Amino acid sequence: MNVLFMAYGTPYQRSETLPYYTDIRRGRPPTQELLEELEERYRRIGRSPLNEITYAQAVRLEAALNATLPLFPEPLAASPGPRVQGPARVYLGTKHWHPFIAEAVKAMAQDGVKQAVGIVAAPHFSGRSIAEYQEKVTQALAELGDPFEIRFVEEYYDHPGYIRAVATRVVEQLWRLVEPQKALFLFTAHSIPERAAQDGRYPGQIRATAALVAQTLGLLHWDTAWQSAGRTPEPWIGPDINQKLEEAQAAGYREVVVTAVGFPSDHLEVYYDLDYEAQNTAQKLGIRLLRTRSLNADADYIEVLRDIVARKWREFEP
Ligand code: FEC
Repeated sequence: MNVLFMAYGTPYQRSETLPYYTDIRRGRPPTQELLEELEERYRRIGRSPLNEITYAQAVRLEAALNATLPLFPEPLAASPGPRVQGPARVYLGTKHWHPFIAEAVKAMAQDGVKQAVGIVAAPHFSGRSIAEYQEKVTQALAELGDPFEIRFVEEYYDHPGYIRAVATRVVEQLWRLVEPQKALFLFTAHSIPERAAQDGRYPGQIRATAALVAQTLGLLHWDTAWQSAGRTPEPWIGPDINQKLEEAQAAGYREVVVTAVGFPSDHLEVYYDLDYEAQNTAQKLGIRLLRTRSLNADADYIEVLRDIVARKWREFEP
């Protein structure tokens, strides 16, 4: 079993911010002002842990797949090496930095992979997320003469294990509320340009995840909001989390729990946009803002990934 596990990627060091940002902008370098603004956001949070978390997710997914697959083809070594060599192999490729998706695809081809499952650490489908990951894989494969077949997992926003994992973390914040019945629960995801959201698939999936979590926990007051809209002139989908907090205050809410359902991992958009920016907004408004813990490389999220990948792999079976 071969898996191409993909995530967004982040620079490892400050000097890489410019080429990283240029890659996000499809090869157009940002203005000095935009670059400085992004550098300031990284400075404010210290650094993004996204690469480390993504690596841990890939390693644990491989271990989880190997632990449930029957029969190791080779005798196990007394001490596992850097990777436990089982029948499942997870390759890691990131969208905007090293190891790029194309680098992972090349490594897979060199290893003689003939079939693989592709999955992204993002549960909701959009033309500006999963579709772009798929395009990068397809292009990398075409450049190598299509050495292997890949089947993509497009979405898992309603997977029962994923809903349970998110709900578990919301409960932890529920316990901290002074008046849980009067609190507002906001579920956020990365905004995308309105043009890319016209078919309703992405906003619909975010809403569905939020509704399933709210239903699981019997939440009385909940809604969705958007975060991290890009610095481009075109309109992005809203309302933004900061605007939503103002509306919440006007409606009389004094405690708000925010859950970033669009992102499984901690990174810049969680630490800056929620923990710094939204937290500042909340404080100015006199709102107590709590954020739920991310899924990261925790066992329950890895089990969701394992289940989805294993099901997809079965599609290759005659
Ligand atoms: O921790 C880090 O350093 C990286 C955090 C990070 C994640 C992430 C996820 C998503 N994005 C999505 C859409 C867009 C679109 C544009 C865009 C731009 C940026 C910029 C940074 C950035 N994104 Fe991101 N995104 C993260 C970081 N993103 C930095 C550039 C500066 C800025 O605008 O803030 C606009 C591109 C353009 O200019 O054309 C669109 C979506 C996701 C969630 C799915 C996924 O993870 O792939 C959708 C993490």
